[in-house]
Amino acid sequence: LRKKMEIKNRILVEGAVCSAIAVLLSAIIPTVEWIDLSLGIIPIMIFSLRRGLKAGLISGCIWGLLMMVLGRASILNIWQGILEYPLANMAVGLAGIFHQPLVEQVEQKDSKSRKTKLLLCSAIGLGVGLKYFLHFIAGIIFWGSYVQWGLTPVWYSLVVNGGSFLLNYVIVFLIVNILVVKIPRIISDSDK
Ligand code: 218
Repeated sequence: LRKKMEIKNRILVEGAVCSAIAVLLSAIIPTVEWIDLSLGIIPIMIFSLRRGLKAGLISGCIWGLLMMVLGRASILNIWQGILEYPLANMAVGLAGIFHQPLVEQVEQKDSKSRKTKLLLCSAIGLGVGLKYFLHFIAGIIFWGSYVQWGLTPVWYSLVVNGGSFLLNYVIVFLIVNILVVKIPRIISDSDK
């Protein structure tokens, strides 16, 4: 029981640290025109893969809430705010469903294998994909008056959020892949 409590506390501390790093990373990146580079995804992704679905969802949600509370969010109204911060960032934690198979791969000292890369691709595709799908929906509903280039709101949202998805997908994959190969302990440490 004591051991169980210790692990729970450790997960809690790791989650708090990852959410804090996510806020910091998201705060230092200047907002570039319409493309959204969201480096805060990286610590939340690592934490989700390390600790699983529930931990990932909660830490992503906290990251989004912190962005709102700290005034680092673009908020048009309360529903758009909730959809694009706590909910969209919580979606990143869905990557945590790949926790179990990824831990098994890494513990077999197989962090460079094709299967590991495939698991990382899938986890990041799911988490980042759902986040930007929610931004795409929010774009249609809430950002219609910001449309540019003579596009309809749906096409504008698809271009903007589809572009952001691709950018974030590539960058998050490259960085998480390097971290997992160089520091496999980041996914699973021996004294668990
Ligand atoms: C078309 C359009 N423009 C802007 C937004 C707002 N948006 C997009 C992506 C990510 C985020 C959160 C910041 O990381 C926001 C607020 C949109 N959804 N659609």
